[in-house]
Amino acid sequence: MQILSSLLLMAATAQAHYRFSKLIVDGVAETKEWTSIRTTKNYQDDHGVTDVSSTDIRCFQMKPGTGFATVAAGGNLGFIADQTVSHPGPVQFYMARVPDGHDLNTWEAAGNVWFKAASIGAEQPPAGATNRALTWPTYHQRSVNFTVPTAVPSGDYLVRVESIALHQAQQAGGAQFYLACAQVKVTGGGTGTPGPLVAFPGVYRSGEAGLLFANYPVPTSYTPPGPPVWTSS
Ligand SMILES: *[C@@H]1O[C@H](CO)[C@@H](O)[C@H](O)[C@H]1NC(C)=O
Ligand SMILES: [Cu+2]
Repeated sequence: MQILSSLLLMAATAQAHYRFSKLIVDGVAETKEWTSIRTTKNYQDDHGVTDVSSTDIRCFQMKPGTGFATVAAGGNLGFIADQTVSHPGPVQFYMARVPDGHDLNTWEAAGNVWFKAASIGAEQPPAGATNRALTWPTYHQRSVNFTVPTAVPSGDYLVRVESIALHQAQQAGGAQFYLACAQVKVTGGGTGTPGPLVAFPGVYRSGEAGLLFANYPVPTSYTPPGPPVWTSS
């Protein structure tokens, strides 16, 4: 068992990391990296962020943005990775509205401005399956997506994707975040008041339950970290 788990660990370590660099709006993919997504610091080596108290946990950005995508409320927004999502774990989407008078390209989104728009967590094994391990719907996918809530007010938003890799999360600090922020104009929005609003850094604590994961004993449930997904009703 010792040898097996260190072999598994080595295999996991050797896997390629990834970066989210292109958007898909209602199924239409951007052809060039960093068109609407702010260039991330891992744009060359695809490394993840592990320090949840660092400002890199917000957008991991290297420089301000230059472009934006337009999506209607209720539309589908996806992020394409340069590789597949090669680590198991949840994928979550947060949005922050750019306040009036601020520039979508340069707004920093500091403080309690982010609400969780969607979360793709673990799934239970099918009834009767011999392998009782949880499964991750986004594992090995090339892109991940969510539906922009219909009640979100129109306006300029940063949309933050995070894939939390849990393969080395047996101990505090082991979870790796693959994340990026897209610049998006939402049209045809509603009159909801998104919340609760949280801050990056701030909302996650090193060693909290959602950032820890061990394969043994086999976990029977998993709750992703952060606030609940906003529901407008
Ligand atoms: C969104 O993700 C789901 C689950 O992976 C997938 O089945 C669907 O095709 C994706 N939709 C788009 C528009 O990319
Ligand atoms: Cu990796």
